[in-house]
Amino acid sequence: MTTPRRTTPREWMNRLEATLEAFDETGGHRVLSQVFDELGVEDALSHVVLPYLHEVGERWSTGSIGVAQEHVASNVLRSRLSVLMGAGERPEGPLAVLACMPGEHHEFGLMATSIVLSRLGWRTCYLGANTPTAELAMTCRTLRPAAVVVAAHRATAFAANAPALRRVAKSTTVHLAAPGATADVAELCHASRLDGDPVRGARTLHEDLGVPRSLIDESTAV
Ligand code: B12
Repeated sequence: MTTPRRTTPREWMNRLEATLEAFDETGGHRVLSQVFDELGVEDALSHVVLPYLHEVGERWSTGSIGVAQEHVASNVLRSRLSVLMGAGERPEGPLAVLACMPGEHHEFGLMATSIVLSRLGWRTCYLGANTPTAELAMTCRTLRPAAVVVAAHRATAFAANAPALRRVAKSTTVHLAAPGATADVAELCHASRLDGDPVRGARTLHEDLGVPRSLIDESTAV
């Protein structure tokens, strides 16, 4: 008897393309259920869902798909990621506040980090897209989180808010993430950078808190 061959990330992405970009939302949801079941949440995010999003953007920018298809794909993925948020949180877990900088609407990476942190036992306060820094600061004063993660596609979005981020960084660690998180702007904001993809970013935060690697692997096992 032969073991059935596992579907490759490329094949999963092709299936997402064939469904979501043909306006087949039901089919897209089915593929997403299968990929999360088969690979587990972290690997599905790292190897299929986030790279797929990247490709959607490339197809949109070259004109091979339109805005409508990009929006359908984004909206289905957003609804799936929303369902995964908060699962696994432990009441005694450390707290992270997560926000996109003002004007920033790209939030999938931040959502993915939030999902993985909660699966590692963290509590999360997810402020999401386009968060005014005054609101971020107020939230941090109220909740006193162990870590703050802020995301932006452009370094200028961090730089424009550097004074506010520096104030937040006086009472908690601030981590800049996403393509705008350059070394220079992190220094300007008295923040550190979360390198790598959103799954790795969540694991880095968790490890920085001193949790042994073995526990991380156990808690993320599906
Ligand atoms: C989905 C999407 C949207 C959605 C966002 C929906 C949502 N709720 O998030 C909507 C429709 C709102 C949108 C709007 C726009 N978008 Co858009 N969008 C995308 C798309 C397809 C996916 C982005 C994404 O989530 N990727 C997944 C993330 C995880 O991958 P990544 O961005 O490559 O990030 C890597 C790292 O930086 C890191 N990372 C990213 N975020 C985080 C967060 C944390 C915490 C950590 C640890 C790591 C991390 O992980 C990734 C590596 O695995 C990209 C395509 C692309 N090529 O990326 C375009 C893209 C980002 N968009 C683009 C543009 C131009 C726009 C608009 C200006 C379009 C317009 N004319 O209105 C607006 C701007 C909105 C705004 N003000 O923010 C351009 C950006 C070009 C540039 N260099 O600035 C892209 C690259 C498309 C393209 N090829 O031109 N977009």
